[in-house]
Amino acid sequence: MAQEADKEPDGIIDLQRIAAALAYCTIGHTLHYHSSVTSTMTVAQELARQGDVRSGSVVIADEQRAGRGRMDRHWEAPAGRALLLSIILKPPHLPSQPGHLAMIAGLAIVHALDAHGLTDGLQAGLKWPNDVLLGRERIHAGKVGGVLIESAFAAGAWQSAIIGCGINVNQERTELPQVAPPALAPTSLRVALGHSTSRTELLIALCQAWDRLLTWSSRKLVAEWRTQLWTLDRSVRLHIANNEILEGTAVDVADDGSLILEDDSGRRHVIIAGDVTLRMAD
Ligand code: BT5
Repeated sequence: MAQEADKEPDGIIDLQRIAAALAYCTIGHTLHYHSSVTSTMTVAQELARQGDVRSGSVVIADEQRAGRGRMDRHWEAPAGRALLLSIILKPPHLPSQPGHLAMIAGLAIVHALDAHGLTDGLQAGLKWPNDVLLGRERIHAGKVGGVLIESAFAAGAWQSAIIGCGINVNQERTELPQVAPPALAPTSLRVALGHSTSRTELLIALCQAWDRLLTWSSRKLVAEWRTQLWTLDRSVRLHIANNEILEGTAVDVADDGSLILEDDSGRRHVIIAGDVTLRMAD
C-alpha cells in the first residue's frame, strides 16, 4: 500500500514549481529545503538568529529526526509523506496581537485543505488552541495537523516568530503514530480521501492562504477563527498548567485567542493555554 504514494508523480517536493508560484508572495518566496533535519524549528531558529533572513522564508524538510510538538511532546511522520515546515516571520508581518498568529496558522491550514478540494462531505476544522481536524463528522474527526509557535522578544518588543506546521498528507493508516488517549487519533489526507495528494500543491495553497489571512483585519480574523473552531459549544475537559483539570462547556473565545469555559456550577474561566478533550457524555 505504501508504494502507492511513492508512485504519485509529485512524491518529491517540486522546488522549481514552488519558487515560480510563490516568488511574489509574502510567505514562501524563499524556501530552505532539507531532506532530513532534527526539526525544522531548530533550523529556522538558527536562520532567524543570523538576522539577514527575510520575513516569510520557509524551512521545509522531508524528514524530521526529532520533530517537536507543544510542551516537549513529539511530532512523528515518516520521511516524504507529510508537510513539515517552519515559517520565519518578522515585522512588519507579525500581527498586532500575538494570539492572532495561532489563529492565522490554524486557519491557513484549514483554508489550504479546503482549497485543495475536500470531497465527499469531508470537513476540516480547528480544535482549540491549534489542532487541525479532518473528518466526515466532527465528532469522529482525527488530527491531521498541528501548529507550534515559538516567539523571540527583545527589550519587550516582538522580534520574530517561528511557526511550525505539520500536516499529515500521504501517510497510510499504518504509518500514523500510535497515540494514547486522551490525545486525538491521528489521520492523514491519504486515509480520509483514499488517494495521495501533492505536497507541492498543498504547500503552495498553504502559503497563499497565509498571504490572504495576513491582510485581514483583526475583527474578520477572529470571526473566521470562531466559525472554524469545532470546540465551541462542546462539553469539554481542559488540561491546564500544574496538572489542573477544568470541566464544563467551551462557550466562547476572547479576541486574544483565550478559551472561555463555563464550569458545571456556571462560573466562567478564561484560559490562555491548555489541552482540550471532549467529555465522554458528549
Ligand atoms: C502540535 O503539538 O500539534 C504541534 C505539532 C507541530 C509539528 C511541526 S512539524 C514542522 C515543525 N517542526 C517541528 O519540530 N514541529 C513543527 P501538540 O498539540 O503538542 O501535539 C503533539 C501530540 O500529537 C503528540 O503528543 C502525539 O500525541 C500527537 N502526534 C504526534 N505526531 C502526530 C502526527 N503526525 N499526527 C497527529 N498527531 C500526532
